[in-house]
Amino acid sequence: MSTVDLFTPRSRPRLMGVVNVTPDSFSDGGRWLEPRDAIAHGRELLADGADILDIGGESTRPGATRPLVEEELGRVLPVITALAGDGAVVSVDTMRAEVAEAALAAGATIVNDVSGGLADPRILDVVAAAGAPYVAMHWRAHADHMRDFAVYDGPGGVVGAVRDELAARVEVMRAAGVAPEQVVLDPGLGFAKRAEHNWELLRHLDELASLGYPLLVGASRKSFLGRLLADRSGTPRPVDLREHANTAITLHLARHGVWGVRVHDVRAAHDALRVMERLDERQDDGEEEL
Ligand code: PMM
Repeated sequence: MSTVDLFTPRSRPRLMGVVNVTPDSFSDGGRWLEPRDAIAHGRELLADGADILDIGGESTRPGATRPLVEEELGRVLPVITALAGDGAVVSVDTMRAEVAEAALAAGATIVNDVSGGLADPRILDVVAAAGAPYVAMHWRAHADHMRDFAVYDGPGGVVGAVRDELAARVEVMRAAGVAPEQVVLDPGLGFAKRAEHNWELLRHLDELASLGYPLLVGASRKSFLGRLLADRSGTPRPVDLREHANTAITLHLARHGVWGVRVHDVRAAHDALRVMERLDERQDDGEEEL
C-alpha cells in the first residue's frame, strides 16, 4: 500500500502489524530485539498482509520503566531504515519528538504516539512540520503509574471521558499546526483502563467516531482478553493464546468501519477480514466446489 492510499476509503480496515523492538513488551518482549530479527519479522508481517508496520522501541506495559532516548533510537532506526527501504509503510510507535523526527528522516510515514502529544508536546511540531499522519491515542499517564488513573466516574463514564479528552487533544494538535487530515484517533485500550472500560469503549465506537476522525484500535493480546478467557482457577489465558478472541474483535472493528486495527498476528486478522469482505460482495459465487 502506498502512502497516498492511507486515507482513501476502502471496505476493510488497514492492518497495522506490530514490531516491538523491546526487551520487555508484554506481548512479545525480547523476541525481536536484534535488528536482524525485527526486520525479518516485519517482512513476515508484510507477507501476511500488513498494510502498515508499527515499529516501537519503548515498552508501554503497565509498570514499565522508560528507555533512554539513545536506546530507543538505537532500537528503531535500523529497523525503520530497512523496512521503509523495502517499500513498507512504516509507523513509528513513540512518545518522543526526537525519535519521531529521526524516524521520519529514516523513512517512516506515520507517527503513532500513545500519549497523543501529552508526554512530549514538541512531537506535535515535528508532525505538523512533516505533514505526517499522526495517530493520537487516549492516554493519561506513563506506564509506571497509569493504573492509578483508570478512574472514569464522570456522567459520561469512560466513553464520554475518552471522547472529550481526545477532542481536547485535537484542539491542541490543531493549535500546533497539525492539519485535521493528518489525524487518526485511538481509544487506547488498556492504557489507564480496566477490563470493563475496554469493553465499554469497544461497544461504543460510534461515539468516538462522532468526533469526525478515523479510528485505530489495538486490542491484540491485551490483558482484558486474557481475563475474559481465564481458566476455572481464574488464571488468565496466556498472551500467545488470545488470538481467536482478537480475531472476533477485529471483525467487530471492521463492522464498525474503523480505519485501522493494530495486531500482532497479521495473518489471522487478514484472513478473517478477507472472508468478511468476500461475504459482503454478494456476487454470484459460480460453481465453486465445497
Ligand atoms: N498499544 C500498545 C502499544 N502501542 N499504539 C496504539 N496506537 N494503540 C494501542 O492500543 C497500542 C499502541 C501496547 O501493546 P504492545 O505491547 O502489543 O505493543
